[in-house]
Amino acid sequence: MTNTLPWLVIGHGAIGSLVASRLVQLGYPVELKLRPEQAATNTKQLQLGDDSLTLEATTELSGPRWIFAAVKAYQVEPLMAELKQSQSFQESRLVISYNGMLTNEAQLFGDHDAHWVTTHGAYREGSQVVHAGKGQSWIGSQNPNMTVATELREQLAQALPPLEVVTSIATRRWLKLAVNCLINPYTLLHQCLNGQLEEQVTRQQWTYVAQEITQLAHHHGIRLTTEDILEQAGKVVAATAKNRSSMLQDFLQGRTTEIDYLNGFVATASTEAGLAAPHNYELWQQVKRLSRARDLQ
Ligand code: KPL
Repeated sequence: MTNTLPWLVIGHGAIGSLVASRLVQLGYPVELKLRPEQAATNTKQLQLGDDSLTLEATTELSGPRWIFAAVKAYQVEPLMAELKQSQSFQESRLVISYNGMLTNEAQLFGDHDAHWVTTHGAYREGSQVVHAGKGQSWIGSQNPNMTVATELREQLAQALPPLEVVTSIATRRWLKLAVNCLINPYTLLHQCLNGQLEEQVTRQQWTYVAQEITQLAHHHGIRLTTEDILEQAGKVVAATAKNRSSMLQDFLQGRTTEIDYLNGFVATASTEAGLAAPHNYELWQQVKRLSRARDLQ
């Protein structure tokens, strides 16, 4: 009996396309999930470096799969509803990755579902997938008492190394949330590259935002310090100085931003916990106002 399953990759933005392409290069069976309106074809062509790759495409989960989903935060709830309708989901294993957090994650995910956090940078230009920045990734189950299947994490680690298995993926996710809360909204408000933030945002402004996240993280039993957050955000800015943040890209391309799941999440979850988060609330509202002025949500 084999301990491996074919992969279903959901979300063919930069990271989903990169992981799918690497798995195909390694010879593992991979299907790419397309939306029904995209399903005029049953293959999709991607280019990674000099390699031209043909990926099988499908619109549904049609058997047990290892599912790798790299999606926008606002796609998480509809995706989970759709997956849970399929009989095959029970026998599948899900690895999911998205920016930010949702207030109802405990209801959305099961014990076997795993989160993947990454600092790899990638972008797509048409069918060309560019692995722009080599980073690292962490994987861990939603429930810290569950382990991620060995073969699954080995294949993912081969595809995009290095991959560290952690018992508390929640701590990694909170740190990533904090970094995105410090970088993304400001790059949109000042329409600047990550590396230009230092000219636009004071250390004091960042500290206020970070302190509110630390306070909320502690309320959720996560050990994180404001210093950790500031240090990590500084490192990410330096490492991604020439990047346009995903929020600025979303805004410029007329897509909904993930602000509700970043500073919006911090503001909402703080209120629910009886904590004050005025700086995150203000950033959330400023981005919402700009988005509304552009007819985005
Ligand atoms: O994750 C990112 C994003 O843009 O969403 C960072 C790390 C800030 C890089 O741009």
